[in-house]
Amino acid sequence: MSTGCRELSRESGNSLDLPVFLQTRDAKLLPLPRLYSIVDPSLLPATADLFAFVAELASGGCTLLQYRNKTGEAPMMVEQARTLRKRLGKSVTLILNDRADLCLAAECDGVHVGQNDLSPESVRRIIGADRLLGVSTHNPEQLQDADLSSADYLAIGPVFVTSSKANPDPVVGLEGVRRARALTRKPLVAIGGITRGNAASVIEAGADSVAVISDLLRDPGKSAEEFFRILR
Ligand code: TZP
Ligand code: MG
Repeated sequence: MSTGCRELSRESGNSLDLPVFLQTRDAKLLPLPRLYSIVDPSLLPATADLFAFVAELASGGCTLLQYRNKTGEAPMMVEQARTLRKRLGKSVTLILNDRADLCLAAECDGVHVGQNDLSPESVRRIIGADRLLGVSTHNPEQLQDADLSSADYLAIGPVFVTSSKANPDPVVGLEGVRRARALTRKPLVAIGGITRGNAASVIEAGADSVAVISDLLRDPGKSAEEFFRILR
């Protein structure tokens, strides 16, 4: 599934000065924004709060959102993801964590999988060529493997200590981001403990984008705007 745009992101070398683009087969260009927001419904148990949170993120400029639900039942997850899809419209790229089947059911734009989920190639068989596929990695070996897969972007982390993930892998630090950058030309998302205070250092270390849960929770619209300002 090679596309002209993936070649563009390779050729750009993911320079700090150049935008990185993902492209789906229908030739729709999707810029990988500096901020990759993640919504975790366990932190926003009231459905109204969840939708208000996401609406604020969108008004703060977020164009890439992951729905990450580690505890919900599948029907409820599909219901929430479908509602997000409808409310956000096509201006926000909606990625579902872990589950390729639910991504299709909810008509999301892509799936993000980790090391204990279906393999990237199995997910690709399910979601097809057009949807986006992200893969989490936690060390150079995993990153190199994922780099050989059909993943559209790779994630590395946790960069810093995080309390948002159960049993996190060891912290990779900024050095882990630098090492990851040297090992892939795919768009690279850094995750784990990233805040407005340390995000610039993560981008300087070579990440194209930062994925954030906690530091968006309070006043999400303003927080998102600040991330974009800092990472401009
Ligand atoms: N994967 C590695 S760290 C992490 C995930 C899902 C959690 C990131 O959350 P936070 O609150 O931004 O540290
Ligand atoms: Mg997973």
